[in-house]
Amino acid sequence: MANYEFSPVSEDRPCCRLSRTVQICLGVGLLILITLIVSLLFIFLWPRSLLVWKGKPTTNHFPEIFLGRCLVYTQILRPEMRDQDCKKILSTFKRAFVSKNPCNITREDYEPLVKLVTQTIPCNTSLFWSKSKDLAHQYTRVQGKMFTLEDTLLGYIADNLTWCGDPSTSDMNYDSCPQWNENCPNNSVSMFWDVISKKFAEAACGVVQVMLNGSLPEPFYKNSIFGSVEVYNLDPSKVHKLQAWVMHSLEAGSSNSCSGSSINELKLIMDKRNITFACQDNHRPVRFVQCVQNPEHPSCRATI
Ligand code: 2NF
Repeated sequence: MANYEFSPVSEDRPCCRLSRTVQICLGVGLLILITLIVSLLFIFLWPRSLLVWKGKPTTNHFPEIFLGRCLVYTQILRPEMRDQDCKKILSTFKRAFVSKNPCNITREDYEPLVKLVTQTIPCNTSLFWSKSKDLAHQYTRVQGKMFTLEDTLLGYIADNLTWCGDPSTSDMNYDSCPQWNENCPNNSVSMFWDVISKKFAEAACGVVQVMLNGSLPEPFYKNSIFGSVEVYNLDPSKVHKLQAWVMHSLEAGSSNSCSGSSINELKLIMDKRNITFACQDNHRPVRFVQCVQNPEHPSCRATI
């Protein structure tokens, strides 16, 4: 009898002891899981503090613009480059600066990119420019055979864009980027233009042109990229002559900058580098482009 009465309890006990153990295990397991989830959420969702800069942030929709421009260039404008892999160019480009302090970018960071994208520019077709960007681009667009840096694939893709990374994220910084004069000379944008300007100059051959701005007191400015990078990377064994076109605004009337001290400074550098130098004020074909925008101007009637 006694056995009978106690048997349900004695049958329950092992069951209850087991379930308590399981409960404890489950409790501890749950606690560990919650701690893990909270830590992961903390790591991935906690707003990270990006470095703050004074300049414009990475251009909105940067990857899409990059890929779009790359495809337009390689598939439509220069189909001879249709085999270039734009997605690979984008990932190689980003690897140069993402997850890094944007003030510590080196030439070497962009080396894989310039090795990946090779483009041959025919001799006698390179056009450098300084403080004359719009006119130089309008001219090459109409002329059709000459190349500014922005008429090459990498220059075309990056022109007028801003980009930088941040050590705390593998994304680009869409909040702010260093200004190129923010005591941060080795920033992601400046270093890029420095590297590709140098390559563009090294590759130039035959007679090369530079369009300078004659409306400025110093049409040749030795601290510009043209004056500090491109001029010194022309290869005297390939470049026979540097021809400067000093363009004045239509309003300036007839002026002669070629005989001024600024251009003479450029001539002396070229003499030292054994590259023949020639200079022309208001090169007529470029003047025509200026006149298209202002056909009624008296100096346009006179030149045509
Ligand atoms: O944005 C570009 N397309 C660009 C930028 C820098 C250099 C093009 N370049 C190449 C071009 F192909 C030209 O041959 O260098 C040559 C022109 O550079 P420059 O310094 O002789 O001429 P500027 O008219 O003074 O400057 C050109 C552009 O570069 C910017 C400036 O705001 C202007 O839009 N710029 C100037 N210095 C720097 C710098 N250190 C700069 N951008 C970044 N870092």
